[in-house]
Amino acid sequence: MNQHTFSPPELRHDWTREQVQALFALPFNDLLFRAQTVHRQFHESNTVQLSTLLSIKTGACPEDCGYCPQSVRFETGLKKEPLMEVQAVVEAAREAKAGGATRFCMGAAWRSPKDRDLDKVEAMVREVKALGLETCMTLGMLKDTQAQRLADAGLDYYNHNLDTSPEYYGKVITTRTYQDRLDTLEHVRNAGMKTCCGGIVGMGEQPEDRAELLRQLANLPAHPDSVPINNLVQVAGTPLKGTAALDPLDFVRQIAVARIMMPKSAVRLSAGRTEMSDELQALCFFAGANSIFYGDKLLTTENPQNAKDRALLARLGMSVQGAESAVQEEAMEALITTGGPSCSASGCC
Ligand code: SAM
Ligand code: DTB
Ligand code: SF4
Repeated sequence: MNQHTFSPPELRHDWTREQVQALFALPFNDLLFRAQTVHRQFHESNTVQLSTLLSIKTGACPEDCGYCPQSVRFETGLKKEPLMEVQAVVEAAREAKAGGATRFCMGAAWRSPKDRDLDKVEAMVREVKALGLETCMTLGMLKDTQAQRLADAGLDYYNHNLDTSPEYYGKVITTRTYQDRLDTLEHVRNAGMKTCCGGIVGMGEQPEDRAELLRQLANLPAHPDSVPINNLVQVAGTPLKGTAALDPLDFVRQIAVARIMMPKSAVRLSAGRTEMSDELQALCFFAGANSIFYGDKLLTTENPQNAKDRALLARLGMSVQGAESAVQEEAMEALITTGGPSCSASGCC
């Protein structure tokens, strides 16, 4: 068989462990070639979607997620903040839009929202949408009725991660089960919202756990619309501080296998970019990442500055999905000044 021809990938939900591990075992070049081939069948090849995050309620979370600076159980020095006022959130969303983001993601350090919190949260969704931005929220576990309220308010995406494999999960989190997460995802799907669901790597898990995370995601009843792949941001005071760093090429493999297994989903190169070189991020885009968090902060930790990201995209000849022309023009200007090549921009072929 010609190893460079692949039949169009179907949307499969029946992956076996052996099949996923076989993808991870491919030689790096073969894996990336295959991921990029799949990518081009379903996505524009040089386009990235930008989401900006805002922490709308910070810290003092009762959960014990071992990676998280916002848990009340760990001394991380984070200042807790109550649920923000709607107008302050709208102001931040306006700034995000002006900076070039097309989606605004609001996160709260809750185990799950209280029904009374949802009135304010619904107003945030309506007002941010009115600015012409897509909306995403991550508020913890949702009951079916809460998911329906958010969907009725117009929320586009709900982010709720599986985080890792079922086998490794108990080493990281004890205050909610894997099944609790699957239940919330079911409520989100049933309410008609798009799902944003992925996980974290670099938490000391085994290669089999990283494969199993992707198998769990791809074997969900519907592939998540968006799949964030986070590299652990190590925060002093959290139990996972000091974990041995993942080989960066294994991070790229995680993106590539996610792209192959969930061909239509947006794969988001998420937390951990501050510690990554331009070259590593470029490999992640080649492996099929087509979405990033954009803005100088994630929820509570650092993210690359906007100007740095624009320069990176310009260096790679990548454009921003759905961005207004002023932002595109600025990116193009940066491209010209840095001289970064792109076939479509230079017309070389
Ligand atoms: N409290 C809600 C929840 O846990 O569902 C929403 C916010 S929580 C911060 C959202 C996700 O951020 C987590 O599921 C985890 O995947 C990711 N995350 C949190 N801390 C992180 C860290 N230090 N490094 C990488 N990803 C992290
Ligand atoms: C996701 O998967 N990653 C984002 C978003 N969903 C909410 C959050 C990353 C948080 C990193 C740690 C922090 O900034 O607090
Ligand atoms: Fe709380 Fe979410 Fe952090 Fe877990 S990840 S401690 S639930 S804010």
